[in-house]
Amino acid sequence: MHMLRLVVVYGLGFAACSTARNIVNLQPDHQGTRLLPLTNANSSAPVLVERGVSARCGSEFGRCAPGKCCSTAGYCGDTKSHCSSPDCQIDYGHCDAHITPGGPPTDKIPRPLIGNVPYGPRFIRSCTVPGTIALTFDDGPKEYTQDLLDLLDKYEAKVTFFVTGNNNAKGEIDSPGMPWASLIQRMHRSGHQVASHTWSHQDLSKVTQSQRRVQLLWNEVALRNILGTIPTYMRPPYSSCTAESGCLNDLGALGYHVILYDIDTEDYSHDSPEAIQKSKDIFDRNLDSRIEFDRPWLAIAHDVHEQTVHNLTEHMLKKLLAEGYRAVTVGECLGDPPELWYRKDDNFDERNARKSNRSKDSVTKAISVDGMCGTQTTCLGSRFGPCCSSTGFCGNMSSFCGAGCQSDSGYCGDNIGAAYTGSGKKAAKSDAGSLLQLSPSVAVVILLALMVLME
Ligand SMILES: *[C@@H]1O[C@H](CO)[C@@H](O)[C@H](O)[C@H]1NC(C)=O
Ligand SMILES: *[C@@H]1O[C@H](CO)[C@@H](O)[C@H](O)[C@H]1NC(C)=O
Ligand SMILES: *[C@@H]1O[C@H](CO)[C@@H](O)[C@H](O)[C@H]1NC(C)=O
Ligand SMILES: CC(=O)N[C@H]1CO[C@H](CO)[C@@H](O)[C@@H]1O
Repeated sequence: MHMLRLVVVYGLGFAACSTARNIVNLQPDHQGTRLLPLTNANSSAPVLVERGVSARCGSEFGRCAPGKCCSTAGYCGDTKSHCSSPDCQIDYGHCDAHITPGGPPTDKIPRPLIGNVPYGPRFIRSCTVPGTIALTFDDGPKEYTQDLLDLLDKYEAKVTFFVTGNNNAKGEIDSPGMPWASLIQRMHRSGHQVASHTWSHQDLSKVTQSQRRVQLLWNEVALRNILGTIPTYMRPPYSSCTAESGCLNDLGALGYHVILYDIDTEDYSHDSPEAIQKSKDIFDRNLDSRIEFDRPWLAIAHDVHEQTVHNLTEHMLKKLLAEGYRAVTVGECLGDPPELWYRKDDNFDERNARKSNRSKDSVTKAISVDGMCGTQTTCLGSRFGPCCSSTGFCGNMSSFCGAGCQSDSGYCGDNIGAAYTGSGKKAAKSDAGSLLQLSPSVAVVILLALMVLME
């Protein structure tokens, strides 16, 4: 019970990152990943029109037609906002989460529990090696990750990336032609630690055992395609992994160290130039509060946020260096030798790997930061849209993605505009749907109330 409460408390701070709403449902009996208060739909969102056009889905309505995705708000559709994980409801339709990585399964890889660092069902929230700080970055890689790697190189700092396989509509991390695989290779080459944050960021306490295993195993397949090895470290999405759900035992059986944190920068809720100071203050306050000068720390942040990469991280690096700390990986801050951070699959034939353009000599194109694309830069992962037009500009409309589109500098194909913008009526509907979602602060209040009840 103690363990459950601890995990729930951690989930509290963390949940706002992607979606505060889904942690509201803590009933142990339900199977679905998202149960929203759909009964309030009519009253609280009058803009939800055209009910006949787009079918409802979810616990009350059931599954969408084959190939259609069930959005968080409970509508079937096939736009990015319907299908993007983790928000897409995996039990009620298709989702990005269901797209498998290429390559043979990893479940037969032997998983001896060696070394001195505990594996699940125990979990870890603090480092042990004095004078170290492990900065960790969840949910990437994404468009800012490259800048983060540059910054870390500048400071010669080592960190840990808890990478997600296919979340926020970024596509699978091992997709050929996407920049994610080469970013992950660069992390590894630069001495950072690559760990798992699951395939599609589902809440592991709320899915079935087989769904939970898939969340770990598929990310392994993709990471093996990229690095040739699979990680032994992971962090549960939303830091949610209760003993009661079987999650902690399952992660132990898969040979994972379950990593939480003891500084939550809350960067996910302060991603603006005006607000990010709050995260800096949290980090500083924790360091300043220490009693022993070399007390180690394990901090969580997210490389998917602009301010985290372009503002907060440099502040943390300067602060920790000024305080005499070293920025190291989670494995190092726990005194675990690097060879135990990964497992090798001795039976794996490289020729079966999905070819994710992972050779060392393949040049990584920079992600466009100014909207231009060409020989040096790609639009994939840029904020201007994924397609590189014949004239060398990134965009998401058919004039960029259609005739003349440069496929070696971005995505080319039909319908990407619709997929990206959610085009027209469907977009309006899913935006309206988001009105139904609880704000992070409401969710926190509800959770606090729940926790008081649990006392
Ligand atoms: C919502 O509207 C539908 C049809 O318009 C109706 O059948 C349903 O009972 C309504 N639900 C609520 C909670 O008002
Ligand atoms: C970085 O954060 C500070 C607040 O800590 C803010 O004043 C500044 O504008 C931010 N810089 C950028 C480039 O966003
Ligand atoms: C797609 O293009 C439209 C119009 O230029 C823009 O408003 C929208 O933000 C773009 N979306 C993305 C994801 O680039
Ligand atoms: C499978 C794949 O995407 N291969 C590509 C790897 O990169 C080279 C050069 O950039 C392309 O020509 C291949 O098509």
